Amino acid sequence: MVTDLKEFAKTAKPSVAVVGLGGAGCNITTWIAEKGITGGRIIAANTDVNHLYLQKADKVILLGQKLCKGHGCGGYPEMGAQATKENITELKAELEGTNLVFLVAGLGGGTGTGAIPVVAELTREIGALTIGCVTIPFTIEMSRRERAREAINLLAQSCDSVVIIDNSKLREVAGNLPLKEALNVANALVGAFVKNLTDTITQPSLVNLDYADLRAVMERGGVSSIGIGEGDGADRVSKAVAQAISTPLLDVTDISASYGVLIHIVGGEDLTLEEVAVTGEMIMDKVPNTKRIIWGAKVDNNLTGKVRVMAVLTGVESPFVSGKVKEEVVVEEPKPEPRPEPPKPRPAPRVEPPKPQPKVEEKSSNTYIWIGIILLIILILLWYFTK
Ligand SMILES: Nc1nc2c(ncn2[C@@H]2O[C@H](COP(=O)(O)OP(=O)(O)OP(=O)(O)O)[C@@H](O)[C@H]2O)c(=O)[nH]1
Ligand SMILES: [Mg+2]
Repeated sequence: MVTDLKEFAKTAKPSVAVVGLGGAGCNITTWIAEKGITGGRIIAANTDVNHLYLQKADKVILLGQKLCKGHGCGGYPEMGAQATKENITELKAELEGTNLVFLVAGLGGGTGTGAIPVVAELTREIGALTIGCVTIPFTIEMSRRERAREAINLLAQSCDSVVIIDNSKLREVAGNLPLKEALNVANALVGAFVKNLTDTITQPSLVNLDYADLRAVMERGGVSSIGIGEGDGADRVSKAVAQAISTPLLDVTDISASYGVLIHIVGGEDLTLEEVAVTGEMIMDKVPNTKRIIWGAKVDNNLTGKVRVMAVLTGVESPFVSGKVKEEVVVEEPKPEPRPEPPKPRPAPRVEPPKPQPKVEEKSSNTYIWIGIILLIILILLWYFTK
């Protein structure tokens, strides 16, 4: 019987696939492959062959070789979707029998944005719980952000849940970084989310999260936001929870109205079950209307003295996704009304010195008088002599 159970446990383990789509998606799956993931298979797929062959994955797939000729999609999602359809049979063969699929991409380009809904349709058909993990471009990438917004609305219908990280919110967790470093932070955040969940549902942990729990929270969970927090010292748990809840990486309209919450806690060997329970209770207090809440915890020997909390809020409403925020209006801090400038004294009008009357005119008028007098004298003389 014991041997039977052992065998059964092996086959009952959920089969997990992580699919990186497009440039950003593959960069993130490479991050995960470098860190190592237990119980998950990594597939990297891109239309750009030069980028693809540098990736670390269990399987790489060049999408749309005929359509894109290995050159990428140049920002056109319709082309990304078409290119993915070219490889649909290969993708189906790779993903058949999978229970949980993470589809990872940076929205705003052509390949990842166009590919995700196509692959999601396939994985939902297979019966796998499909979680989209995407980033939305920085505020400076204006037109790409608009494209990302349209894509999210499509993804919310095709995936069970879409976990979104807004790149422009990274400043709040990582400070003002140069672009490349900020992208690395985003890669690490999405990567850690996928890796932690996969590790926790496939490996024995301090507090196990199982596939059925995950399914209950993420299935038809719609748009999800993540918050992360870290704490050390005596009140490390409350510090980490406060940070995780106060800085969701996608702005949400009302945290307390989240449909479901998934909490993941990582701590050093000194992490206690009591701390894990307190973390859960603290988060539950913040989201009183939540229908479903699950948590898992694992020990990481490198984290002694510290606690890391990740809270995933599912079924949230986001002002970015609903388009209720006018992006151009970036209100940083209320600035004091500018004081009216005191009226400047007007410069006194320059009085032009009177121009000297031109002498020439005087002269000429005198001349006319003299001519007139002479003519008059001539006329008088003529009259006198002709009389
Ligand atoms: N997190 C993260 N985001 C990135 C990275 N590189 C680019 N991005 C973001 O992802 C968006 C899409 O870029 P890519 O992933 O390069 O686009 P693509 O899916 O390959 O599409 P095409 O290149 O048009 O075929 C960009 O607008 C950036 O906001 C990265 O390494 N990490
Ligand atoms: Mg690309």
